[in-house]
Amino acid sequence: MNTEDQEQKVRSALNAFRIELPSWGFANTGTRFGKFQQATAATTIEEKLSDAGQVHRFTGCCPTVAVHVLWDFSAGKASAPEVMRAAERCGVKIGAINPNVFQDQIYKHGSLGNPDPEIRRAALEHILDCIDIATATGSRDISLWFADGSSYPGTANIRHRRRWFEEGLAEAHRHLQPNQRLLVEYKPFEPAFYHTDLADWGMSLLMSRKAGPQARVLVDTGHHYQAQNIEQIVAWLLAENMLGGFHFNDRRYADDDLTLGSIDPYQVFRIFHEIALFEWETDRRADIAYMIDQSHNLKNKIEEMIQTAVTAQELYAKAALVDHETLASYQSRSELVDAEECLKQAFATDVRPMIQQWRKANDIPVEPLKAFRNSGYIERVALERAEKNASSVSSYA
Ligand code: RM4
Ligand code: MN
Ligand code: MN
Repeated sequence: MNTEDQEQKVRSALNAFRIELPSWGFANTGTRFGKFQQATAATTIEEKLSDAGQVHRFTGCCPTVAVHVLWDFSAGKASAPEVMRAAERCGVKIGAINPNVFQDQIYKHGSLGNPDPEIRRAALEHILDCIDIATATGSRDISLWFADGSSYPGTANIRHRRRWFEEGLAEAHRHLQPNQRLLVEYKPFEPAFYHTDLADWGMSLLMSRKAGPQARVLVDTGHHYQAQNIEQIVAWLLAENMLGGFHFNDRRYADDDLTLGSIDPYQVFRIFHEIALFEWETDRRADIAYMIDQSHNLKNKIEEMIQTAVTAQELYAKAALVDHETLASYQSRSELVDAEECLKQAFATDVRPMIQQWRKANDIPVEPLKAFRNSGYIERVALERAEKNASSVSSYA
């Protein structure tokens, strides 16, 4: 591939690439051992949106923000107009709506999988409210993650819980607007440590299929066992037209919520490669919501999100450089070394100068992190927020 072709491929990849920010990534978070406070952390939804607006301003690829209803919509649906106005002021839009059926005391033994029908009902009502909120905010995706499960053998009826999930999700699906989707996330463990009701992609796939035609699987890259081949899961879900979106983050041990690409950038590249290959073969764009789900306890949150968005762009651009035709011919003849080298060639390409050109052409600072640091935003919000943060308690809101 000559340089001009490469530049063209990177340009069109970047023109199409958007990645959604999580509102919760800007608030003070911690571990189960405690929460760490940062003077500049966002303490309200307005502040979260303002910080997200900075990330978009300096990267040009993060125009939407996923929200967690319990943490961001203090008056439920009634908060929607105000939240939307705040988003507009900050130059972003509200993205995926995340119900929260894991924090309240009633959910100690589960939500849609709880043996108590009243609690199952309460969880469903909250999800239905979230669908209404999504309608009000013009959001397409309602993104579901369930903490449901059990921590000791013999304490829960796994099949009954499975059926209650089926019923709850089908009922939620009936309330969707025609353009909306239910994204069903899975996670093998934590907070439940014996069984989790939706533990892997197969369970999410079956549940999504049963829920209805607008349900899709959401792949959180941190929610797999060690050594699991995530790009294979992606390839299968693409083939089944069941891949709804991603929560990107990196991990070394479990659901670590580390910065995308900080541990294994080649894996993110391989995921993007499977998507690009699918798009090349089918000649259609995969309809996928790319989202970040990270929690930055120690790094500055806005800087870290800029770092994440920039890394995502780089890896996405590298994947766009794979020569699919050449790769396909190596694969068909089982020319293993050449096929693998073809992939590695793209991964090894330094795409940063091409991304800088794209930024220049789009009036985006050539060095987003540096430009953000020079903007004075951090110093300003430190003054505004330091006191509130110093006295903040353990809530994630
Ligand atoms: C979970 C999962 C969800 C996120 C919660 C807060 O581990 O990744 O997507 O909403 O954390
Ligand atoms: Mn997630
Ligand atoms: Mn997670």
